[in-house]
Amino acid sequence: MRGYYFITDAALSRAGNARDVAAAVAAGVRVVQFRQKPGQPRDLLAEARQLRRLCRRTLFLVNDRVDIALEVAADGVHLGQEDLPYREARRLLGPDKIIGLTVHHVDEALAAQEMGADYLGVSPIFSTTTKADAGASTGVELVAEIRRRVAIPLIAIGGITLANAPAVIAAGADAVCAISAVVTAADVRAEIEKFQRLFRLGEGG
Ligand code: TZP
Ligand code: MG
Repeated sequence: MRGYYFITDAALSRAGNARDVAAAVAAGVRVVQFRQKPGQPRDLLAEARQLRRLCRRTLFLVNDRVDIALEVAADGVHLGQEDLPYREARRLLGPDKIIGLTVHHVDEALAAQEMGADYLGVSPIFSTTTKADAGASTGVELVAEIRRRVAIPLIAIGGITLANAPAVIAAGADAVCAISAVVTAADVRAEIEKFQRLFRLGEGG
C-alpha cells in the first residue's frame, strides 16, 4: 500500500471521477477508493461499476457501502467508526476482501488491529474542509504513536499537501491521501506523481 492512496471527490474534482481515477491508475497508485456521499444507490452502483472497470491492476475499494462493494466485485471497503461494524462487514464480505478502518485515537487503532482490519486510515492529520465531520486534527504525532503500536499499514489523510506530506511520511505513514490537493489540480496524474516521489525520496531513490 506504500505510496499515494487515491480517493475520489466528485464535488471538488475538476475533471470528474472517471478521469481522475484513470489519471490515478496511470500514475501507478496501488489503491483507488470510491467515496461518494450524497446520491441515489443506483447511481452510486452505476458509477462504482464504471470506476471498477478502470482499476484492473489497482485495488478498488468502496467507502461505506458494503452492498455496492460486493455487487461490483470491489477488492474491499473503507469504513468509519459510524459505518457498519467491522465484524458484520467481514461476515458479509468474507475473509479475503480488504477492510480498512478510520481511526482517530490510539485505542481505536489497537481495537481495529485486534479485530482484524487490513489497514488503518488515520485522520484528520491536519484541519480540512473537505470532510465536514472529520473532527479535531490529530497532528503527525498520532501517526508516530500508532506506528509504534500497530503493525498493519497506516494511511494518513486530512489536510495533507505536498508541503506537509514529508513530515507525515517521516512519522511512519505507509501512504498518504490529499483529496483537495489532487483532484483540484490541473494535471491530476502529475500531482499524484509528485506525492509518489516523496516516498521514493524516503527510500533514498
Ligand atoms: N477522511 C478524513 S479527512 C477526509 C476524509 C475523507 C478529507 C480529506 O480531504 P483533504 O482535502 O485531503 O483534506
Ligand atoms: Mg464512512
